[in-house]
Amino acid sequence: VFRILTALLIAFAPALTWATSKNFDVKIEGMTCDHCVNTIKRVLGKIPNVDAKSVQVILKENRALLTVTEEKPEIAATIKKAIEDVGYKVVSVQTVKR
Ligand SMILES: [Cu+2]
Repeated sequence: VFRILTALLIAFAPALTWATSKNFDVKIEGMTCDHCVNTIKRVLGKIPNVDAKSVQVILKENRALLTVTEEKPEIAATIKKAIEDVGYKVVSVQTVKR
């Protein structure tokens, strides 16, 4: 029975990861150049459960896109705080469909 359960877990692990990971779209005010982009990219990549490789900061759209591997209720607040701590304003943090 345990062998079957283990096999099932292995089979469904990618699906579970997929189900718990979420994409976020963050609207940011105050970015003016590539330096701002890099700063925000760096702080977002350091947040636990944020996939650093997924972080994209788009200067001309005033937004950042990122994937959270395991969603916790406070993640949106953590994202907002990380950006505001380095001097930018967060207008909204929304989850988006992949
Ligand atoms: Cu700048």
